[in-house]
Amino acid sequence: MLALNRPLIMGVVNVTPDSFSDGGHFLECKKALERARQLVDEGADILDVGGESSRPGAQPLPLNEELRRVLPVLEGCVRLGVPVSVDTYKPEVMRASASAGASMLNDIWAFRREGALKAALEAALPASGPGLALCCMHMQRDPATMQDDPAYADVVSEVAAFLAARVKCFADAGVPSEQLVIDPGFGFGKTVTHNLRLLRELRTFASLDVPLLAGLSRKSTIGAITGRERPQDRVIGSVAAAMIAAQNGAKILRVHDVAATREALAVLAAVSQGSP
Ligand code: HH2
Repeated sequence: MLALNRPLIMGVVNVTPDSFSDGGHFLECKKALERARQLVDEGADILDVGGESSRPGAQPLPLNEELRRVLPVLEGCVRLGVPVSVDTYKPEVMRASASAGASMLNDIWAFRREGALKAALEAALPASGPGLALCCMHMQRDPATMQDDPAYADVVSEVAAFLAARVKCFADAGVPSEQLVIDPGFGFGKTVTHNLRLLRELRTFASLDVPLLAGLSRKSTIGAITGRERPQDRVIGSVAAAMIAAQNGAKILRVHDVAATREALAVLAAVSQGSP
C-alpha cells in the first residue's frame, strides 16, 4: 500500500495523439514515456496514465484505441519503479491494467459504469498477491454535459454523501479502507463557486477516513481566478491550490507540474515540522 504519512504527488501522464507530428503511435508512446520519466525525476510518487481526455465536451475513446494507447505506456511506467495508476472507466482496460502491473485504478465514474464494479473488485481482491487501490471520484452527469449549468442544493454534503455511499459499497464487498481513495472531482459538474467551496471545506471528506485525492492542476477554476487562459500558464495558481488541498487533508495531489509542487510541499512540511 502507499505510505500516506506525507502528501504524495501523482504526476499526470496523458497519452494523446500529437497533432503536430505524423509519427503515429510509436511517437505518441515515446513522448508519454519521456514525460513520465521527467515526472519521476522531478519527484512524482505515483504516475496517473490516461488515454481518454475527460475535459468538458470531450468525445469518448473506442476501447481498442484506449488499450493501444495506455498499455505500452503503463508497462514503461511500471519499469520506472513507481506505483502507476490508470485513469479509466472501462472494465476491459481495468483488467488489462491490473495484469500489466498497475497499482491503482482511477475512475472518474467511481466504478458506476456497467461492469466496472466487478472489474474493480477483481483487481482489488485478487486470489493471490496484493490488490490494487481504487480511486472513486465524484462527477455530476457525464463529461459531455457536466458543465451545462451544474446545480446542487448543497455541494459539500451531496458530494460527501455520494463518496460515503461508494466507500460503503466497497467496504461491504470486503475492500479494506486503506485500499480506497476518494476524490470530490474538482471541475466535474461544478462551477467555480462549487469548486472553491469544496476546496475550502475539504476536511469534510478527509473525515470519511479514506485517503483523499485532489486534482485542481491547471483546471479552468484556476484560470478563472488568475486570468490565465492557457492551462500551461496556470502553474502558480495550481501549486497554490494544491497547497491549500494538502493543508485541508488531501493525501494525494494529482498534478502536471511535479517539480513546482514538490518544492512548495517542502515548505509546507518544514513549517509543520519546525525545521527544513
Ligand atoms: N481530473 C482529470 C482527469 N482525471 N482523476 C481524478 N481522480 N481526479 C481528477 O480531478 C481528475 C482525474 C482531468 O482530466 P483532463 O481534463 O483530461 O486533463 P488532464 O488529464 O490533463 O488533467
